[in-house]
Amino acid sequence: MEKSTWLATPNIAVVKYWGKRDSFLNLPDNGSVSVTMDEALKTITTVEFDERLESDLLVLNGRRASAEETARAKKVLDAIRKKAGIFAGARIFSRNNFPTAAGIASSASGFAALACAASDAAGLSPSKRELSIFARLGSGSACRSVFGGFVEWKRGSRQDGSDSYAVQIAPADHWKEIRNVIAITNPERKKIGSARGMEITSRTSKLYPQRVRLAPKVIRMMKRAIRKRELETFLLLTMRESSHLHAVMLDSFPPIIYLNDISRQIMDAVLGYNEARDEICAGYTFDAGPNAHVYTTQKHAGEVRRLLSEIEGVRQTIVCKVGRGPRKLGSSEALF
Ligand code: 2P0
Repeated sequence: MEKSTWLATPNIAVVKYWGKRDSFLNLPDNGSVSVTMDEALKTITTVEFDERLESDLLVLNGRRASAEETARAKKVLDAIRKKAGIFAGARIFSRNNFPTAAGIASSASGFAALACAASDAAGLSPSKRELSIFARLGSGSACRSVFGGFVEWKRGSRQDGSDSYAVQIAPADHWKEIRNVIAITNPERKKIGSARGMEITSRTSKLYPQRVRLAPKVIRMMKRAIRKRELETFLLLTMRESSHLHAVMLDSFPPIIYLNDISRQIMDAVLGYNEARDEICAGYTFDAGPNAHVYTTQKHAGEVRRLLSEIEGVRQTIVCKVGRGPRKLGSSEALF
C-alpha cells in the first residue's frame, strides 16, 4: 500500500471544550468554536499500512511513542481500518515544528494530520465530516483542525458520536486581518492533563452545569460576530469565555489553576492597550496552561507583540495568521 504524508496545524478555541459526555469517543458536553492557525506551527505525519507489522509502530519527533500514545493513535487507526476493511498494522512517523519547550498542545494538529494521512494511506476518500470524526477519536479538539478558517464543533446528541463533528463557519479568507499573537511564558510542568481536568470539573464544579446550559447561546453570538466580522464583539466574547472557563476550573475540587502571575500581567496589558485606544482591538484567551493567545488584527499585531515581549517571564512571541487547514505533501517530504 502507498504511504501518505499530510500537514496539519493547531486551532485555538474561542468557545472552549471542557467536559465529556463520553470519554472513549471524546463526545463533548457542549459545542465549541475555534480558529485554525497557519503553518507557523505545524505537524507533519507519514503513514503506511504494512501487512507484515503485527502492531502499530508510532514514532513521535524521532522517539518511539509510549504505550499510552500508541493506544490513542490506535483508536483513530482502528476506525479507519474498519471503514477500509483492512487489517494491516500501521507505521507512523510524526514531527512537530513547534518551538522547543513551548508548551503548546500538539494533539489537535497531531491527530488531524494522523486522520488525514491514515485515511489516504488506507485508500479511503473520506468526507471532511468523516475525517473530523476520525480525528476526534484521538483528541476532541483535533476534530476542529480538519478545517481551516473559523470552525464549530457540533456537540451532537447521538450516543455513537455520528453527529458530533466539526463544520466550517467561514474560510480563512473571510477575515484575513485576524492575527493570533502567542506569548509563551516560562514553562511550568502541567499539573493536570486536560482529560483529567475535564473529568474533575464536570464532576465537581457547581458552576459547570450552567456553563453547559449557556454554551449554545455563546456559540450563536460568536458565530454571528465571525460571520459579520464584528471585531469588538469577537474579542469581548473571546476574553469573557476564557475567564468563564478558568472560573469553572477554579470552582472545581481540587481546584484547577492553569493561569499564573504572568498570565495575569498579560491580561492587564491587553486590557490597558484597549483602554488607551478607547476601543477593543485585542483579546486574550488561555487554554489548559499559562501561555496566552491574543487575538487582534494585522494593524495592531506588531504593537501587541512588542507589548507582550516586554512582560518579564514572556520567553517568546509568535504571530499566526488564520490557517487554511490540512494539506497533502509530496513523497519527497515523507518522514520515512
Ligand atoms: C479546547 N482544550 O476547546 C479546550 C480549551 C483545552 C482548553 O480541547 O481529552 O486535548 O484529547 O479530548 O482536546 C484540550 O483538550 O482533550 C482542549 P482530549 P484535548 O481547545
